[in-house]
Amino acid sequence: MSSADGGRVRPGFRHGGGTVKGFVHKDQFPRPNLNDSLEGEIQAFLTDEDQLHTYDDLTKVNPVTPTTVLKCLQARYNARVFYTHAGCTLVALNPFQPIPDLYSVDVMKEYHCAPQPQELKPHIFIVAEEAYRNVQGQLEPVNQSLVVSGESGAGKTWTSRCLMKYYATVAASSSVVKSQDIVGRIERRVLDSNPIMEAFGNACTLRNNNSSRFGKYIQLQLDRSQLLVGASVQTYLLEKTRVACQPANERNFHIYYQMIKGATDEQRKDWKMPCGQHFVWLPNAEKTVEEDCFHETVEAMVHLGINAERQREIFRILAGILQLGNVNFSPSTDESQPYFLQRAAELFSIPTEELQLALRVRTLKAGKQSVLKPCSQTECSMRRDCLAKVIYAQLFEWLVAFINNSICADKSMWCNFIGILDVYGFECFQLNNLEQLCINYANEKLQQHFVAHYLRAQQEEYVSEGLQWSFVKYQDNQSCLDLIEGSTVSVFSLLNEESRLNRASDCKMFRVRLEKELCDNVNISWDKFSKVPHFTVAHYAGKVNYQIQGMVEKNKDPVPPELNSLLQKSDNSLLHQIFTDKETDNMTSKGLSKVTVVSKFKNSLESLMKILHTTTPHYTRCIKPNHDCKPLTFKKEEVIMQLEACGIVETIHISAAGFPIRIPFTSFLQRYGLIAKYSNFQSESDCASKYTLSLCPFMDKFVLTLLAFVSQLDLLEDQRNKILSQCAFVIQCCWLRYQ
Ligand code: AOV
Ligand code: MG
Repeated sequence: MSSADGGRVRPGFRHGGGTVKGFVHKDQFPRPNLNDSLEGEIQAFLTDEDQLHTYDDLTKVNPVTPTTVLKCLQARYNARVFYTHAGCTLVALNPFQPIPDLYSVDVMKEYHCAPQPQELKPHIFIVAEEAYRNVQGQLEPVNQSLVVSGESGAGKTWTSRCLMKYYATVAASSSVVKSQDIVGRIERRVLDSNPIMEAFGNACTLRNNNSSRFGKYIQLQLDRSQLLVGASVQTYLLEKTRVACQPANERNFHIYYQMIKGATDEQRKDWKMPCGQHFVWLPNAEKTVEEDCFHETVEAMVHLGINAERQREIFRILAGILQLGNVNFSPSTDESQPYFLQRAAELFSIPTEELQLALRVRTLKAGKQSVLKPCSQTECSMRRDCLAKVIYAQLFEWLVAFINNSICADKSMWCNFIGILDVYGFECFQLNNLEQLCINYANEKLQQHFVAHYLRAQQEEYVSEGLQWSFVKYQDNQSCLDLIEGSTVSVFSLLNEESRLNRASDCKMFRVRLEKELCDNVNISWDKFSKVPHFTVAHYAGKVNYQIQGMVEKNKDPVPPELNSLLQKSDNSLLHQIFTDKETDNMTSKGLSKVTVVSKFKNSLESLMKILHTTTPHYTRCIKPNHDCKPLTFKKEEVIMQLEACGIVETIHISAAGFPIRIPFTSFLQRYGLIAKYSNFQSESDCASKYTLSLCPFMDKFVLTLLAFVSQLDLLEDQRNKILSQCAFVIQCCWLRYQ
C-alpha cells in the first residue's frame, strides 16, 4: 500500500479565488498498483490496518465505503489524531478532553508560516490558513466563510473559538503596531465577545454541558494588509424559553450559575440573592461545569467597555428574573408571593403594585374604552414567564449590539472578511418542541448549502468541463426543506396561518390541518395512536418527533402590551432603554407580533444564506464520537450515523473519483516530460501543449479552475511505464492552472 502522505492540493483550495499562492503540490502521490484487482485493494486495505491512522485524507482510502472510512477514522482516533481531510471538508473528531499543545501559539505559527500548510498534519489551522490566504484571491479579494457543522456536542463552538484565536494571533494588528494597551487591542476584544455571548447564550443540556442556545455568524474584518481590524456578530434565534422553563435535567443559561457561584457577599446583597435561597428557575445548580466562570465573564465585559454601573444594571435585571421565577400564583402559596414579587419589582426598579397589576390583570380595549379583566391562574403564570423571556431576550440583544459597537470597525477600515458560522447542532430528544424544529431547520439549511455548493455544483462543473463523469448520487434534503418552509403548504405555512387566526383550539386545528394537507408528503408521518400528539420529520440527520402541543402559541410569541409599557417606566436605565428602543409597531392590539417566530427565523436564515453564497465556503464537519461525551471513546454506530447524515462518503467520492491527485503543471512536466524525449513529441513543452490543446476550449472559461483529464493521464502513465519498463501505475490526476 502506498504512503498515505500525499501532499496533494485539496479541492477546497481553489474555490472562488482560484488557487492559493503558496499552496502547490509536492510531487508525491499515492500510486495504487494497476495489477491489483478491486478485491486486492480491499484486501490490501484490510490487511494494512496498521497504517490506517496515517491516512491524512479520506480520499486516499481505497475503496471508499462507509466501513473503510469509519475504520480509518477510528484508527486515527485511537492514535490520538483528531483531524482528517475528506476532500473539500475537514472532519474533526471530538476528543472530549484537552489535548496539550494542539492549539498553542507555536502550532498556529507553524501552520501560518509554512509555505505549504496542507503538507502538515490535518488541523483546523489548515482550514483557517487556507481561508486566510484565499481572502487575497488571485484576481480580486474573496470573502471567506468557515462553516462548522455537526450535531449537538460535536465540537462546533470549540472549533469556532480555535478559529477566532488563530486569526487573533496570526492577523493581529498589534503584531505590527506595538500597542501597550493590551485591553484596548481589537483582537483581544473580539475574543472577549465569546465568553460573554456563551455565558448568556449557552447552557448545560442533556447533549452538551456547554450547548449553544443561539446561532452566530461572526465576520472578522480584515484590512488591505490582511490584519484583523474588527468584527461583527450576527446572532440567530436565542432559545429564550429556557429562562423560564428548563427541560428535565438541564440547566438555565450559564450566567445565572456564574452569578450564584461567583458573586461577592456585597453583590449577593445587592442582587437579593442570599446564600441558600432556592430558585425555581435554577435547577441543577449543584452541577458544576467548566463554563461556570463568573470572573471571566466580568473581565470580558470590562474589556469590551461595559462599565461597573452598566454591569450592576445587567445583574440586577437578571436577578429580578430569578425572583420572578419564585412568584407563584396558586392561592395556597399566596403569602410568599408578595415577597418575591416585591423583590423582583425592586430589582427591575418598577413599582410593585404595577408589576402585580400587569401580571394579574389584562386590559381589554373596547373602542376608546379600556376594560380590566383579572387573569386566571394559568394566564398569570404565562404572563410571568413571558415577562422573564422578553426581558432576557432583549437583554441578550442589547449585549450583542453593544459587542458589535465595541468591536466593529468603520467600513472604511476594512475590505474583506472571514465569516465563522457556529449554530446550534442537530437535536433529537424524546419530545421536541418548536425550538428543536427551528434548530434542526437551521441545520437542514446548512446541509442544503453544502449540497448545493459542493455535491451538486462540483459535479455539474465536472460535466461542463467536458469530463466523463458518472453522477454520484447524494441525499438531497430539498424535499425536507420544502416540507418545513415551503411557501405553499408546509409546516411553517400552516403554523403561521393558525397563529394568525388565533383561535382557541389552535393546536387541535394545526394537527388536523397537518395531517390533512401534508398527508402525501413522504418526509412527514404520524403515530395516530400516540398519547402525545406529534408529527415526525425525516431530517437528513434522522427522524425527529415534534410535539404539537404549545407550538402555535410559541410561534405567536405574544407579549402583553401592559408588560412593555411597564418596563418602559423602569428606573433601571438599561431596562428603560431596551424597552423604549424596542420597536413596538409590529405588535397587534392583542400583543401578538405580526411577524411570527418561524417567519422571523426563516428570514434571518435566508439573509445568512445570501451572505454565505457570496463567499468561498470551507466546511468542517465535527463528529461526536460518543453520546456520553466520554474522553477518547469511539462508538462506531454513533459515528457512522453522523457520517452518513452529512454525506461524507459521497463527498469523498466526488472529491476523489474525479480528482484523486492534483498536480501543478511543473510537477506534471517533471513526471511526464521524459515521454517527450522518447516519443514523437519534440520537447517537454510540446508534450504539454499537445495535451493542453485538447483542453483549450475550456481554458478561457475555466482559467481559474483545475483541469481534469483522467483518460489522458492514463495514457500518459502507460507510455511512461512502457518507457520505464516498470510495473504499471494508474494515475488519475488533474492539473493546476498553468503558471
Ligand atoms: P457544539 O457547539 O458542537 O454543540 P462544543 O463545541 O460545545 O459542541 O463541544 C462540546 C464539548 O466537547 C466542549 O465543551 C469540550 O469539552 C469538548 N470539545 C470539543 N472539541 C474539542 C477539542 N478539539 N478538544 C478538546 N475538547 C473538545 V451545541 O452548541 O450543543 O450544537 O448546541
Ligand atoms: Mg455550540
